[in-house]
Amino acid sequence: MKKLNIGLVGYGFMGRTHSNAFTQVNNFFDLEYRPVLKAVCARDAEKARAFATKWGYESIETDWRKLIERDDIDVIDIAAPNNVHAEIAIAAAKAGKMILCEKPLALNGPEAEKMVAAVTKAKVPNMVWYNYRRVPAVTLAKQLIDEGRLGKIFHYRAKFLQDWTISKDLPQGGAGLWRLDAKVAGSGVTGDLLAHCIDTAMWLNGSIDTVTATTETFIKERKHTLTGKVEKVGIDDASLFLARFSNGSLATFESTRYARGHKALYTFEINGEHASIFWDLHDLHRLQYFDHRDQGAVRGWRSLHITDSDHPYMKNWWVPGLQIGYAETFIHQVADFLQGLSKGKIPGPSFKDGLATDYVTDAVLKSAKTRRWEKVKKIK
Ligand code: SOE
Repeated sequence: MKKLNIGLVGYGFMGRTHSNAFTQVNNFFDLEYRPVLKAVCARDAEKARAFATKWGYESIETDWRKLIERDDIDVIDIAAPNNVHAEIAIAAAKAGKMILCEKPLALNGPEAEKMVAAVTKAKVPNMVWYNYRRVPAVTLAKQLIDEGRLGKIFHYRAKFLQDWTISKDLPQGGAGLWRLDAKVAGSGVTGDLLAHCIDTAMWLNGSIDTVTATTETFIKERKHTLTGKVEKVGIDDASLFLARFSNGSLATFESTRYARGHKALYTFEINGEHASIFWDLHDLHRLQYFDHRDQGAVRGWRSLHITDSDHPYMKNWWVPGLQIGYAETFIHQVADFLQGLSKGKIPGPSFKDGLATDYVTDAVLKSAKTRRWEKVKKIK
């Protein structure tokens, strides 16, 4: 088996999901490559060492530049906050490393363009961790759409609702809370949550042409963990937009961290000429499907339990009827990346796909300011 040496940057929530995927993937998928946890990089040596011990990384670095310089690293995996994605990825590409990067690809489109240029020039395999594409039910939705079962698509409706920032006492900035600091995150729910919805939507339903949006920051000032001072909040707490897809369908997208009672309620519904699909992250192993062509007396919404071996990815798991969950989406992404390496064709989401999503979030944030419909920039 060929070894693929991983150098991880960042050790937070995403560092854990990725590390888990690297360690599990060969137990469930037959692959030519085996990821090796070579090094984890974080500024704080003690924390990096603790993470390395826990997850089985062979070594640590405290400067990502050193990690990139190392000859024994094949893949740079970026699980650090959004504001450092571009610098690390561009340097990694120059050094000829393969790159896996957390979402959103960059703080904005222009920054993401530079990342795409760097990986294109260096011809290095690249992927963005938009993991929800690889929930088996979501992958099945893609298959059903591509088979033409829905027919012409009229509507796309997506939501991503959370409630963890409602308290005004929650500070901004620092470990775990950098998502509330606009300088580090780039934006609020638009880049963090809607980016997921947009990536899935464009994968399932094609590109988005125009958007009109409104955003709100409900809590205007929060104490900053790093400065200790009360500072203006620059992120959007809620973001809603209407969109027109290139295929003529209409869409609504809504995201907030102020929907009391909802923790990570990512849902989408797609309505086509013949059939409709509904999916809900809180019930991720089910796909709701309605087909108008069913015989009248038995026509209705079917709740498909996505656990059979003929469902995407499921033959690699347990026996029919037994479910998998969130962590496995990352394992699927690593499996597909490694299979892509063997075949010489890496599947998406590529850096270009990540850029396409950043173009949409840029247009959303612009429209929220101009209060007009804005065109989404297209990839050249
Ligand atoms: C934010 O709370 C968050 O962790 C996002 O950053 C992730 O991308 C999303 O999958 C779950 O919610």
